[in-house]
Amino acid sequence: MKRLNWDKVAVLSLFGLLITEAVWAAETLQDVMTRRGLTEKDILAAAKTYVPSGKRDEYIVFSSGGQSGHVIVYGIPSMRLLKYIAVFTPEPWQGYGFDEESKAVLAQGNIQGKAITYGDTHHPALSETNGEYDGEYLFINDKANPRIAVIDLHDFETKQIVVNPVFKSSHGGAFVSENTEYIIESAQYATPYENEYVPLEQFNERYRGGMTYWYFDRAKGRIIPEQSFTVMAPPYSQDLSDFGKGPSADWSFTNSFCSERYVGGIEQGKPPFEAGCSAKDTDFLHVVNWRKAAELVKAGKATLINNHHVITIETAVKEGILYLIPEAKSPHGADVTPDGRYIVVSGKLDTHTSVYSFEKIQQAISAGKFEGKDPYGIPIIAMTDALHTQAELGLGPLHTQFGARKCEAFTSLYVDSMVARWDYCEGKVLDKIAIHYNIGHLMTMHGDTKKPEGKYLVALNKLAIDRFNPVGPLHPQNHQLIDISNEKMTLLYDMPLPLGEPHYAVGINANLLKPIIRYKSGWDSRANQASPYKTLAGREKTVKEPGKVEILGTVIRSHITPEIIEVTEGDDVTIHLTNLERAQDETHGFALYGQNVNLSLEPGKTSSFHFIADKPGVYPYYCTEFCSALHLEMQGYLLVKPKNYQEAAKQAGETAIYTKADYDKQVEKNQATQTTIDQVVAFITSHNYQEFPSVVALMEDATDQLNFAKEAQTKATAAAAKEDWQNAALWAGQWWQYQVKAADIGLRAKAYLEQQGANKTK
Ligand code: K7E
Ligand code: CUA
Repeated sequence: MKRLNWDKVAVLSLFGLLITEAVWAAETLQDVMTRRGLTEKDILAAAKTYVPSGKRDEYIVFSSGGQSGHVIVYGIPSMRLLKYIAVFTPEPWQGYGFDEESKAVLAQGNIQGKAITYGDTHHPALSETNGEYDGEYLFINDKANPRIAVIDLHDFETKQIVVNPVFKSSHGGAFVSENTEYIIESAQYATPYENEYVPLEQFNERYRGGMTYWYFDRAKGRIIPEQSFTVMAPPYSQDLSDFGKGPSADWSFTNSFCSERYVGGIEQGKPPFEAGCSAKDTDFLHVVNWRKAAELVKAGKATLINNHHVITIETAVKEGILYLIPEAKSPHGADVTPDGRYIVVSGKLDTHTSVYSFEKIQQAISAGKFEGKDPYGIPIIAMTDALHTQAELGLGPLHTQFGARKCEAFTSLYVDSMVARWDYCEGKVLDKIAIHYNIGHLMTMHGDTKKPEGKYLVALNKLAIDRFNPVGPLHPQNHQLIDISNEKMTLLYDMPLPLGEPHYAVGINANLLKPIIRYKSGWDSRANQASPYKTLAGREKTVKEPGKVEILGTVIRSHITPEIIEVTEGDDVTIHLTNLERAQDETHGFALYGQNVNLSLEPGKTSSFHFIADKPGVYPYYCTEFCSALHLEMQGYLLVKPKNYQEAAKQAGETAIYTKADYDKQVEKNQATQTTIDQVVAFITSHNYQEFPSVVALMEDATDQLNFAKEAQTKATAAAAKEDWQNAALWAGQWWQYQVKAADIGLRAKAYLEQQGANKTK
């Protein structure tokens, strides 16, 4: 074997590095464009979407996560993923479905006693005040198991799940009223309201659809099921819904398909659902006066079904709160214009998009002008009496969103794979852009509010096909970002979304979101209150009763208290942990061997877990977040002793390995470290650091660490006084650990001040 001359290798590689660097330095934008085959148009698109390192996005998107049961959060224009919020499905990173606090949230979503651990999420809705986003809450529906979840945007966590008491599937949710008094959730596939068997032969008589209005208590941040109600509807498959705005604010609109009430039966030689459900030329738009419906409920005019207020069709007709209007067949999408004057409905099987006039609907209602009644006695307003205009946009129109310009609308064309920009006042097409492929929903910034901001449009496409590197038969979804700020729409970016099939998304100006960075100390985030198991530093304890062990512990860089937990086989064990950190982004995790335990403890949070220690053995546990240089040492042991265990003779005591010399050496090192810390502190305090909140927070954190250092120093000194050099040296080492953490934080603060060009004050 030839011996390498290492000096020569080093010189050569250094030389090579120099050459490469020279090439890099010389490469111009033109060179890069040639090398990567980029056009000027590509560069422009890149410049419009690129967010430089350390900078932030202008808009935040909350996308449904489809069958994953999560919500996906990303930024615009960069399309960078920021978070998956666990909603209907357990998710270990957030500890969701692993700690007892979040298990309780998931359990609210049990259906007839059965745990449901996924959701088919379709439509996220942001809370509104006066028809505009306020950045406080997010709601999302589950189509498969009719449920609505409440996500608090103060911490981006799911706080509540409510199960629809009368539906067995739902689609037309979540959409909110102008001031988020109610969240609508309409049914999809008609079923009996009661939880019992009813043969399909009784479909017309016993199966029902409807619209549920969930009452939201803003002060509590929770839906109040007792104050919610359902307006019963015929067994037409109710589909998407929207609340009115401004003049139409008291009303809601829900379209439907399969008003044929076809029940299939290919097994009996009948035509399939898809044929029977699209036989007629029209279906029905349901128009509901929800404000009056809520008053009827208060006046005691609702019927209780499954302990839930239901306004029957009969009552709804008698009280004049429910009307139908024909709509082009198999519609999808019902979207109220920002001014609240029109409702835009598209028929998937019709090229027309219809614009209904709220004013004309009201005129027909007050004049009692109806073209007839449906089989359930609901008055039908003639389409011609309600239409403002119709526009021929293209094939397979689905959903509509609005732009910042007057009468500007964008409609997705599923079959054509295009987006049409059009004028809903004039019914005139303005521009079209090709989408890849088969667009479902689309979304513009604040595009479903009273004040759309326009700027960007995201096409939520059903198919990706060949747009990305292949990853097997299951493809990611494709969210395409489109610039709508100019006259011609231009495609900017393709983002693969690898988690379920997102249906709808909402985009909010990032300035409106003000999430917290830490919890109040000892916080149960799911219940949004101080945890009864909140534990302070030094107050950790273990409560033992026969057959039962309860531990109140803490975590902080870099240890878990307790470090050793001893229980007996068969014990019922509960462990509550509080993260004592106050520093931003100092989350600790907790994973325990073989017990399916995985916690996420963000600063301030208290989480619990419970299990039966049914198998004797040794169970290591540790922190799962790389939280500091001594993260790996953030560990402990759970020891489960067999019942009737005979203590073996103790092993000989630990042998001391450290001497006075070790102790002295450590102390010397600590003094030197302290000098560095003092210099950093002097730098910070001689500048206007108080004007930088993140530096103030870092200083608080550093002070905490220095206080811990002082405690360890006291212990070291006490041991030294007793000439217990073993413990003196170990405590001196611990003292140094805290100093290192403080120094690390201090240096971060100093670097930040330098970058920000802080001013010298002293
Ligand atoms: Cu996929 Cu709104 Cu459920 Cu249309 S929905 S595409
Ligand atoms: Cu805490 Cu790693």
